[in-house]
Amino acid sequence: MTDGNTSWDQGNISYRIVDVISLKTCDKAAFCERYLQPGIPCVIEDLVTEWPAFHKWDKDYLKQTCGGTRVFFHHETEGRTDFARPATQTTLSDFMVRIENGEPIRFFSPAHPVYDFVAGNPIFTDDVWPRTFAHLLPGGRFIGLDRLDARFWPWLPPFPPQLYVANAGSLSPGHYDEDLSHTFHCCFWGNKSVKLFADDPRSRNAMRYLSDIDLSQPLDSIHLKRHPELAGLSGWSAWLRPGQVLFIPSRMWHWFKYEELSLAYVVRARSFNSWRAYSEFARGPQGPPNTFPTHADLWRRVSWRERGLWGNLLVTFERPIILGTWVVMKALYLYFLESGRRRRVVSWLAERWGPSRVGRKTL
Ligand SMILES: O=C(O)CCC(=O)C(=O)O
Ligand SMILES: [Fe+2]
Repeated sequence: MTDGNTSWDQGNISYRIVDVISLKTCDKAAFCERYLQPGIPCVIEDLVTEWPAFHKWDKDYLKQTCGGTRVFFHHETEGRTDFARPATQTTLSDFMVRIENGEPIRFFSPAHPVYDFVAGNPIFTDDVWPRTFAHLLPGGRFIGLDRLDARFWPWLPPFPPQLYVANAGSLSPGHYDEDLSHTFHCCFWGNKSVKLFADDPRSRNAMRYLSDIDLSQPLDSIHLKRHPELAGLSGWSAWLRPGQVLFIPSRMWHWFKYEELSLAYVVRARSFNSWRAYSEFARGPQGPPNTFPTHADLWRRVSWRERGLWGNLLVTFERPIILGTWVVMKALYLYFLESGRRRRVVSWLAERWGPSRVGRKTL
């Protein structure tokens, strides 16, 4: 420990303890000023403890209310999701029994109707009050949608609400959420620990390198030899208990470790209200041209009747749809890149020859 009990060094990385706040003493203005705008994580103590889900969603209730629902789950090897093994489909009841028996499996969803039982089951919308988060978020709409409105995913963030369930020892690889949203990670069962780092282009390579490393343990010196820039990294550390919500600001890298069998309900909020920021999302790894192929594969697993109009269109015209979307996204990107370039050229000319001459030249 270097600073009482609020920060310490762990294998050359220094961590600050995430603030634990209460909504009784932190209103929206204070939350935005202290956490959301500067991009600082915090744990919110009294946000979901009033939700019916927090009291009702034990294993028996889930088995009783939607035990027959088909779910896909992933297999894990040494705490990591084994993507070489295809996801397995079973009932929610069977998944619950397996996970209670300590099987190394995990559930998380790619926000697709074939896979995602959360959107389709009344308890996952009736027992939760995600609108509570609207009281903490800055206002503003984008094409008429508020920040929590996930109806237009995967065209527009946020990524819809999700469940994460895994057994003790499970590790989620370090990443930041590519939909660029602010994330409210609501822990309902079991303790989790998490390490967080602000995104910084200078340390992005180091973050990617660390992605599969268990940061709950001190960093082995071999990693520091390979990447000397890892020495002196500074981040945050939190221990999340049931009933607490971790606020992860947009573009914050996070490494979760399941200290116990845990279930979390995650609500995301769009972090932007502008076309410029949209174009950044759209050409990123979770932009529509990259998400559509995964969705098309999932739609192919079900009959044409279950697919609906969009699913059938995507399966039948996958390539033209992806190409068309890619062209639109590229055009948006070039428009903003060009307007950025235009501004840079104008300010360069202004510096050289003064504003009045530049004004004559560019008008
Ligand atoms: O809990 C997990 O396994 C990962 C959660 C996560 O990445 C998130 O909430 O964005
Ligand atoms: Fe995440």
